Amino acid sequence: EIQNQEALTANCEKEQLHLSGQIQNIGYMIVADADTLDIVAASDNISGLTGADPQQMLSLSLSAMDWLPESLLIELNSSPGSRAYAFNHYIHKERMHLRSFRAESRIIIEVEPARSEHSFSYAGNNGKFPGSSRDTDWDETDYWNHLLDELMAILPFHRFVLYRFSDDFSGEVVAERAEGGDTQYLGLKFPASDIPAIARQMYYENPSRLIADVNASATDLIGKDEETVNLTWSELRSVSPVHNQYLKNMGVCTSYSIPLMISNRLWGIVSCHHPTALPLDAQFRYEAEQSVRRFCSTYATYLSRRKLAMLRDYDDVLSSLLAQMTLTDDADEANQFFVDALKARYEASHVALRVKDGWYHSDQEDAFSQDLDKIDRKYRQDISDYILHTQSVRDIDGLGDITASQLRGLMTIRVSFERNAPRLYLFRPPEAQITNWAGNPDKNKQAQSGSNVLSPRTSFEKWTQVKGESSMPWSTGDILFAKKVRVSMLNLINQSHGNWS
Ligand code: BLA
Repeated sequence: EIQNQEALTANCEKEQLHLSGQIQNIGYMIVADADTLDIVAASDNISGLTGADPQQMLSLSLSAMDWLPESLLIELNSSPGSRAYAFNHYIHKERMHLRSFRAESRIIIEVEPARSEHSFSYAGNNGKFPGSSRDTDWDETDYWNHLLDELMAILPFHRFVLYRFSDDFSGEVVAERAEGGDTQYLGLKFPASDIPAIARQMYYENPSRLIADVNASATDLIGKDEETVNLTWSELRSVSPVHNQYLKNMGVCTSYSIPLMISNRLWGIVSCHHPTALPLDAQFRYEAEQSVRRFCSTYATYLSRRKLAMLRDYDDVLSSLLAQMTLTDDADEANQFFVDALKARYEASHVALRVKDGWYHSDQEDAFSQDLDKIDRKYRQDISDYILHTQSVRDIDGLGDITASQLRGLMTIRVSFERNAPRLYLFRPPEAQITNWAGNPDKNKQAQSGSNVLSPRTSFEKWTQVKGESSMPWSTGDILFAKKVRVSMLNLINQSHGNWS
């Protein structure tokens, strides 16, 4: 318990998950020197597998383990994290799943008893993911729900959630399936601190993570380098006490999560919950990983197809806009048309365009022309990027006193960093933004006996937060479109319409 408290107060982002020196008690571990094969550490429970206690193991060599298939002795020159598997291998008449991996100068053997009555043939659903055909009319939720349905058919969990990361690594449950339709988290947001960077990083190294039983005690590694054995690639690695408490607070006893890697990026995770202990057989995990892999490749294709369609659409919108501008010989009229069209596209509260010596505005600007001047002076000096955006100009250094409510969110596009080059200001009004969190995220900051270190919150009930000071965010699509607008502006300089050159 004391150890638990201490661990809770340790800073989440600093917890060295891979150096826990412990494994979950659902299996056994042997650590050997990859060069000499001398055993240098073993899990405290090792006699259950080998009959020898950890101390005795330390005087032995891996080559004395006559039950160990040769295929698990990973080559010394193979890369860190290389793995080998032997499913359904009999050791002293017991069916076991074996795995080995290289971690620096160590070779690590993990053994788990088989827990399913049958052995898999990996036949599973090896067919194509239904949404992979080009002419499907599936939208993103169809893909997500299908993945959860497929996993539900393989894995005996009570609940499945699909969790999508935002750019700031907070996340949202965008799909959920539960036995009896008892959905609980769909549409709720979770703060980034629920899955610290170190834990997210682990997903780049491992295709899934099983937390077998939050009530089980961990098993120590015994040996000379137990504190430094790198357990990054271990499927048995013990559970962070903070996260263990988090799961208990959620009423979860077994948690199994699978990363959704899209274009080499951690896009989201599937998290499976069970209220009682469900020590998932390693073959089930393998099967689920395959299913997720198929989903990821199909979904990545869907996303790029969608992006391509969006970009084509943007091109169409802009070329018809430019075509419209050519219909008039009056430069002012053409520029006014440009400004008004962008106002509509961006649902902006105001659009201002500077071309040569003139300003074009979408709306009557007398009431806030001084504010506009101030913003223009500020942004003309900012040469950090051609396109800049904020949800609140008041957050920008020196613009804290801008009061006009038409001028809250801002995206600025400029053609070049030349002082008088054409520039465009798109504004959005402040708007109430409602976020439904799974519990008040500030409760993560509960002071533990006076310190302000993070600990998991105790409630995951929907907690609604309303923010009214900022504009709606500028979406990825808004920014992509802005890049194309900039190209159009460059073209306008080279053409006669609007008198830009
Ligand atoms: C790990 N946190 C995790 C994991 C998930 C979550 C999925 C991976 C391990 C697992 O599969 O259980 C979070 N799980 C979620 C979320 C949902 C879910 C958001 O089902 C949504 C439905 N956690 C905290 C705080 C800290 C913290 C405050 O809330 C730190 C101060 C830490 N989370 C934390 C740590 C891990 C973790 C350290 C790694 C656990 C491990 O691998 O041992």
